[in-house]
Parts: sequence; C-alpha cells; structure tokens
Amino acid sequence: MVIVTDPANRPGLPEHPTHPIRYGEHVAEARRTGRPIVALESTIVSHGLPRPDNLRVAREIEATVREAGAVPATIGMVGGQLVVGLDDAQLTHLAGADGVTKLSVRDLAVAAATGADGATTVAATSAVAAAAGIGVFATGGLGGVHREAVQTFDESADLTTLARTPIAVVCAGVKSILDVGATLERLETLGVAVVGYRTRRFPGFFITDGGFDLDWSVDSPEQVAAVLAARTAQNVHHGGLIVANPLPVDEQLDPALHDRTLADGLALLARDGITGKAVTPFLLSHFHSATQGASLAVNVRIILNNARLAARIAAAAPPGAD
Ligand code: PSU
Ligand code: MN
Repeated sequence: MVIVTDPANRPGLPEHPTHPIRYGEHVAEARRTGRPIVALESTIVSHGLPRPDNLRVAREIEATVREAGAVPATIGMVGGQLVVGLDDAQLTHLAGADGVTKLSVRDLAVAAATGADGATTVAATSAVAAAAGIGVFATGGLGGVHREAVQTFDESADLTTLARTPIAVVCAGVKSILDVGATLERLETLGVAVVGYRTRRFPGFFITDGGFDLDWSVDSPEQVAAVLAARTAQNVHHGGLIVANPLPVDEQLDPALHDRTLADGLALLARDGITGKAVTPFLLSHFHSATQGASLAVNVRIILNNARLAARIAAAAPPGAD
C-alpha cells in the first residue's frame, strides 16, 4: 500500500475527509431522538458472503433490525471517510466494488489518510460503534484463535479489541474452522464476558452446539440490558460482552454434513499448503460449494437471528447505558 501524504494533491483521490466520523442521516436522526441503534459490520458483506447474495443480505439485515424496533447503523469506510450508517449507495459500493480493503482497528487511521474504501471487521466495527456511543452490535460469528495458532500466532484482533471496548456483540459463537476451546480460553484471559442466550452451551456458528459449556445464561433482552446497566453502574470493568445466540436446532446445518465438510476442508488446506489470511475464505467457500449452498442459507439465518435479538436488546437498554 502506498501512503499518500497529501491526498488533495493526487488526481482521482477524494478530498481528505474533514469529519473523523460521518453519520448517515437515519443514524443522526436516531441519535437526536434517542431511538435505539444497532451497529452492523461491513466485512461480512464485502468479504464474508459471496456476490450477489451479499448486497441482498446486507439489506435484509438492516430491514430485520428496523422490523424489530431499532435503527441499523452499518459501519464502513468510503474514500477514507468513516461512516456510521452507510446509505444504500455506499452499501452497494462496498458490496460490489473491487479493492475494498478488510479493515481491522489498526488499519482505520491509515485507511482514512490514504482515502481507502474499506469494510470494518468485528474489531473495527466495535471500536467505532463504541466511539459513536452505540452499545449493541450484531454480527454472524466472531474471529478467534486459529487452529494452527501455536505456530502462527494467528489470533483475531476481535478478541483483544473486545477486551477494551464496551460493546455488546450478538453472535452465534465462532466458526468451527477456528480453535473454539482456545478462543474461549483467550476470552476469559482478556476479561470478555460471554453469556449464552437461553443456553449454557457455546454455539458453533453453523451448528447449534459448539461443544463447550458456558458459565452464564440470560433469558431475555431485558436481562442483557440489565447486564449493560450493571456494568455502567459499577464503573469497574469496561470490556465487551458477547451474547452467544445459537440457531434453533431445526435450523442448523446438519451436524454430520458439517463434520464431514470441515474434515474435507481441513485436508484440502493441508494438501494445498494454504495458510494465514487465505484460510478463512478458502474454508468458507469450500463449505458453500460442498454443501450446495446449504451453509450459505444457514449463514444468512444466523445473521438475521442475531440482528433481531440485537434490536430487541437495544430497545430494552436505556439510552446512554454504555
Ligand atoms: N466470521 C464470519 N464471517 C466473516 C468474519 C467472521 O462468519 O466474514 C469476519 C468478521 O468481520 C471478523 C473477521 O471480524 O472476519 C475476522 O477476521 P480476522 O481473523 O482476520 O481478524
Ligand atoms: Mn488473523
């Protein structure tokens, strides 16, 4: 990447952004009137879901948040401008354009200064949402500790960011392509609270039960809101809260198909020597093709399920609880 020190002097680049964060009109209005807001990430749109389903799904996620009584704020970067509440044209651009960069927290300032188009990960979305005073965020699955992390040190910045960011993230756990047990251990070390939503088992993204117990379970959006209120009132620990929301058993990917597909995918990884950033996209596209689209349909159900719960939590939380 070329660092552009003076973007205004470079033809073809947008003007250097003057506002660190720009709010979409619908989000600015919600902030003025105190309506509940749910943050949404853009990396699942640009990098996590195949085109052209990704744009349709991005719109469905926003519609689901609205139907459940909150205002969606999809976060991303357009021409170096950080936007909280992308409009439909911006969302369409990030879903379809080539050269949209995956932005974690460390990338945000560099991307802004170089006028980049970027999609924010869970880490970056959480950090920006918290800075914007938004306390609830819905996604599909978190990043985590990769299976080969003992050699590669590959652990998502999602975990370390949540350690210091006061946000509630509604997700369906982490994908089974990661080391789920190690991810839970790291979350404990980092001081990130994990509560199951109506379950004491950590969900396994495509599958309802990821194979690990949780210490805590909550039963209602109001109870999650009470956790957030208690955190604020205590004023002791300001880390993230993971609300682990499993798909109902009858909506999960068939566990036998899941296990088979994962084993085949891992064998292909080893055979082709695929490592690093390429691992997750490779395994996800293997899942989508090997299950003839079944995993994609499950993926979409997961995100919509989380968007709905996040909206209900945001509606139950008093404004400014975070
Ligand atoms: N989980 C998914 N789909 C995704 C991601 C996670 O089911 O697209 C994305 C999220 O944006 C998450 C990021 O924050 O991958 C983690 O990437 P990394 O491991 O490079 O931090
Ligand atoms: Mn990584």
